[in-house]
Amino acid sequence: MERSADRAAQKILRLSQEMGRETAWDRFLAQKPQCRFGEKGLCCRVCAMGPCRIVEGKAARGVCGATADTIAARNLARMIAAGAAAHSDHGRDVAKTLLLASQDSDYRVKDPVKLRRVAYSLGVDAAGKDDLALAKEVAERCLGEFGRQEGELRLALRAPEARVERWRKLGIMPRGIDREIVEVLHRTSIGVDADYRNIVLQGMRCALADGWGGSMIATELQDVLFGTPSPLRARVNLGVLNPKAVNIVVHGHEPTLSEMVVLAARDPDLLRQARAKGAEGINIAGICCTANEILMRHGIPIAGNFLHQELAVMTGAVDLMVVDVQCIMPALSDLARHFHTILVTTSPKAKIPGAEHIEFEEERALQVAKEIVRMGIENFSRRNGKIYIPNEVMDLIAGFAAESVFYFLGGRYRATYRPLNDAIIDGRLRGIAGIVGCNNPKITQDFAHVEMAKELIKNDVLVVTTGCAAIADAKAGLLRPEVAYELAGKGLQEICEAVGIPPVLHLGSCVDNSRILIALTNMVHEGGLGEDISAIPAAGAAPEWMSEKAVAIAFYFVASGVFTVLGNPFPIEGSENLTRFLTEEIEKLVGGKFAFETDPIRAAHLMLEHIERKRQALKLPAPMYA
Ligand code: SF4
Ligand code: MSK
Repeated sequence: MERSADRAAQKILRLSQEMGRETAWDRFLAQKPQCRFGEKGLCCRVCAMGPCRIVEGKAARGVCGATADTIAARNLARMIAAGAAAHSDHGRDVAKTLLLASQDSDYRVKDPVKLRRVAYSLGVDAAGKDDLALAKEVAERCLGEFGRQEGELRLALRAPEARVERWRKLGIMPRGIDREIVEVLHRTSIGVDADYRNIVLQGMRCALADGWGGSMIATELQDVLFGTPSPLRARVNLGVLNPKAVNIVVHGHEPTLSEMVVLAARDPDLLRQARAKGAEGINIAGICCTANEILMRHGIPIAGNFLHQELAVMTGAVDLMVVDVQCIMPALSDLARHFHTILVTTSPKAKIPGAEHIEFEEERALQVAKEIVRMGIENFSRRNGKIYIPNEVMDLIAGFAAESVFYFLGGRYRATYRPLNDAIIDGRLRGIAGIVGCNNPKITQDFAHVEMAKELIKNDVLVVTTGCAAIADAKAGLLRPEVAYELAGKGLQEICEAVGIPPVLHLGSCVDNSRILIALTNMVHEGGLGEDISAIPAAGAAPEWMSEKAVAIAFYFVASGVFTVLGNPFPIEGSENLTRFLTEEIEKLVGGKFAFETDPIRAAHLMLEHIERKRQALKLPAPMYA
């Protein structure tokens, strides 16, 4: 119970101990005590005069003279750059896939309306162009945004005018996506930028290039290619694995692969082959964000979030796990060897020793996906050990997007954010909160996500969620409309009842945090809540974050004006100046700031206090049901 709040995880963890199989939790214990220099951000190894450590009373500077402030800021900025690179490289691949879709390939433009909307934002003239011609131009324009050398990132101009002006004044309006990442790496190499504030500003510029660039391109073009999500029902947790079917688990991030696996699993020939092997059918289930992608668009069940990846294999029921990029534990290949599970890597960017590698080439996407599914079918008959699937499974509603989610609040025939803004203005809702991010064995799995969400909805705050946080809330049943009657405050309850939505709304994968940026911008444009994102009674949190991508996300939210609470602190504790800058001073510059709080209830109250301050600044009445 200390390791996970999820009963399915608790059961498999008990089993893992009986079997003598280790998990991330065991490896975390083996790592303890973790390096204090690393934790505090006081270790530098950017040049060969080092590695250097700042030791109080002994060494206040590295060999080159870099201080604790410089070293901690450089390390942090590099985390932002790596996170932004991961999201943005994903975005680049989606843009290349859209280019492919404009030619003859297995991909199609599924949402031509969205294609036209994105074209407009990019300044592409859509008049008189058919979908394929326009898709080509949009894809090329997006690819151009990665290598843009001068000027401003087109999609960042979607932000409210006041926000863009602020970025311009601060000199952090993002230029090309790749350029900002490269500049962080340049500035943080030996003997370049030594001013922690200046380093953080470039870090924010790079993060903005992710949120309003790479990630936004990924989300928008995925919607164009695979369809903009709309609400649907689905199921979640390890209980979605089917002992009688071929179980194929997709894990990673890019729907270019998982969409094709879903398609392949519906192929009549392959279904026949599966039945010939004695299976009931082919069951696709997801882990991490690629799971969120196919959940949002097809209602494909989710087996679990980040810390569930090893647990899924340990059920003995996974015939094949296919992975692409990001958040895939290298430990999986060794673990899979002890079961009958085949682990298949597919990206040239992410190979794992011991795994089968089948390169996923977008040019023959469906063919490769079929090959992988066929491998899973073959492996079904090689099941040799005991199967134990915990019976935990939960219903949920997912599939909300910036276009659809708040429009529901306007009723079926009023496509507007007005009712959402009005609900906040009249105090029925206090505000909105985003809960995003990962699992981390340092924190009881899902506990912080779920408790924070419960505390916020109890206080009439509408919660939007993405990534592994969304899966955590789903497993706990918070993504069901009926939960509003049990757990939400009266104001939020009234809204959920009127519209039929859950009090916690699933907005998608990690790159889909860009949907939250768009939703906040739409709220500003709707009027009545100030001229900038920073004026809105809203807050964000990543209570169980672990990935560098979460650092980039947190920074683009703060740089966009959102107060953001993190469960684990950034590794910067060794620099008082940097900590003060990020948790206090930065607010004057960008309107957002950070707080670090491990206790999810206390963290939720920090968010509530912030929301209240924003309500007062807007001179809104006291909450209706205080
Ligand atoms: Fe040490 Fe400076 Fe080199 Fe870092 S850059 S390893 S502090 S000498
Ligand atoms: S998968 S980045 S563990 S949210 Fe996007 Fe989950 Fe975090 Fe990976």
